Amino acid sequence: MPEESIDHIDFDELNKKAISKPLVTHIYTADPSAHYFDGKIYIYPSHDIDAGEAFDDLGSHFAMEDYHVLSMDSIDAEAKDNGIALHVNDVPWAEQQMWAPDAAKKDDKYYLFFPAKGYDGIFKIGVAVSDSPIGPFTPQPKAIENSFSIDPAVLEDNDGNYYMYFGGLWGGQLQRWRTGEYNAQNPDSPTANLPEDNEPALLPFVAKLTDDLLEFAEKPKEIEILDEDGNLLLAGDNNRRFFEAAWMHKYKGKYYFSYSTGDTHFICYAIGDNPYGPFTYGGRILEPVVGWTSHHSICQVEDKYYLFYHDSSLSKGVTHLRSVKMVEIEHMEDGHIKTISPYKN
Ligand code: FUB
Repeated sequence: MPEESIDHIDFDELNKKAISKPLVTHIYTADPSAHYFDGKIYIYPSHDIDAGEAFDDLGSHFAMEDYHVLSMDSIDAEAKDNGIALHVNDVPWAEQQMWAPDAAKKDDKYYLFFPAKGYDGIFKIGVAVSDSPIGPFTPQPKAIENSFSIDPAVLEDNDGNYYMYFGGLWGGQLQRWRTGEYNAQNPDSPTANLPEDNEPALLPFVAKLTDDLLEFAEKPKEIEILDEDGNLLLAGDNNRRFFEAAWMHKYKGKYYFSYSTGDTHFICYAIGDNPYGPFTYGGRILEPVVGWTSHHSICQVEDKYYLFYHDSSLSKGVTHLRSVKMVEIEHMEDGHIKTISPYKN
């Protein structure tokens, strides 16, 4: 929801209408990546702070420094904050902006994947490893080779392969990588290098991970998001095109790629038959929340699916002080997902 509209919000009323409550209220958390590991729910969120940075369209005010892992013994249990799992000061290659992370489990190890800006101001994606799902995580000395941009989301497929989906526009820098090299021109412009409205929209990327989950096993490939006629969504189709917040879940053998539309604030999804796509636009999962960003994950717990998302209701609309929430979602008979409104009318 755009910043300018929050002046009119009565937050007491809004909180009464909210379909769910923040999972924790003693810290601000956002961009929740939820997983069901070993019979418990683990949530890997961003840890929002107010670092005093000015607001801008590059997201400089999202100046996060560390990650805390939340855990829930069951879907009805209270969420527990397990403290600092990784701090930027412990990551040799990263200088600032620990944005939306994800995690994966392989054998007895847990892997935290995270984007951060290096000392050159360029976002890369790193990985850190732990024996425990709550950390602490030990980072690799360097970022993943050939990684770029933000918002990693890792799918463990049924055949044992792991795939990372990633990318984000504006401050997430995806538009700076159109030639395969980082374009440093117009450093303060979030929109320089974007396609024209009548050109195909920029696409997110996917790369299979190596067996040790520490590197890409292949050059990242774009994944196509198509409309109902089989055409790529256009850059000017702001209500449907990919912006950031990639996520992948599977349902009845189909691959559901979900994402945020950024400046129009929807969480949408597209359906495909394999991890590389193409994916056909399927609709909206979540209508806009309070706060500019919308970012989510979908986690299967036994036979139910839950949407983890965030809003800025606890901070009364401060866009970079968000709170993680959760609600059950429904896949309908035809495979589509029922759209959720975060606040009742
Ligand atoms: O939390 C920082 C950034 O805001 C994330 O990386 C984006 O997806 C958006 O939620």
